[in-house]
Amino acid sequence: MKIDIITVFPDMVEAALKVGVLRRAQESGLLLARVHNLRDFAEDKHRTVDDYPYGGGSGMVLKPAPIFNAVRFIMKNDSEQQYVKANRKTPPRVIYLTPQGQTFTQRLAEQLSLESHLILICGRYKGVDERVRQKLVTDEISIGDYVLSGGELPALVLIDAVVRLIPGAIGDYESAQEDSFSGDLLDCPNYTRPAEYDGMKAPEVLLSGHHEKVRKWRRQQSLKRTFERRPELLDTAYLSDEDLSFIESLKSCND
Ligand code: 9WO
Repeated sequence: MKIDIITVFPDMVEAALKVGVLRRAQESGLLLARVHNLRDFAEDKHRTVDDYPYGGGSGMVLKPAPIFNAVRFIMKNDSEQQYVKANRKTPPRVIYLTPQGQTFTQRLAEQLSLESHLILICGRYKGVDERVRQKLVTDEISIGDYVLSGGELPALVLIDAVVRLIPGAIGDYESAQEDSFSGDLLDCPNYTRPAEYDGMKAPEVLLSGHHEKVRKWRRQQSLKRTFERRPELLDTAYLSDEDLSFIESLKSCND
């Protein structure tokens, strides 16, 4: 997968791409990430990327030309520019991170992980000139209902969630499979050595080596947590008859 990020703070984005899963995905060739400094695409000697809003008011707006120039640069020399017909490839998704976008979910992360090319536009100040959204942007995405100072952190959140879903990106493939399988439920509690820490014991069943009992305990803990903290998730989760009767038992004990 190719991911291009357009930002006025390339250092901020590059720092996060240098560590952990994102670093390894690049080293193994699963991810080609490129960070573009919006200023490099400005058209004046001062490399101006922002300007006053028409109509007045506080804050600045990102000018259209540098962003159009950056996206044009990214798309040229790129086989995808001839995606029409002959080429089977789909055109890149051009994503603008904004609180006004559709909410980012695990489902959307899964869909985006199937794409071959994402272009992420990080806004600053009051955001981008509306013509960027009209002509360039294919998807507006929000990572949650709050306002930040720019789109860089949301872009990194999106990249992290998407890249770890690319097959092979997580060393231990089972973990990705596991959370996509039980992805409708909250995780169960985890323990590691020592078996007793400061008087607090790890649950006996986890030490028993009894795999079926461990599986059942974990499943029930997930169901219990989900029931207590996010009951609405149970409405859409895949639940076995065993799960359903366990949930019924939770409902009857109100303590
Ligand atoms: C800045 C500003 C300054 C003066 C008056 C009004 C103003 N509104 C904003 C503003 O909302 N700026 C945004 C900053 C423009 C787009 C990039 N920025 C951003 C993205 N903040 N928060 C996000 C974001 C993106 C995705 N999910 C959650 C938050």
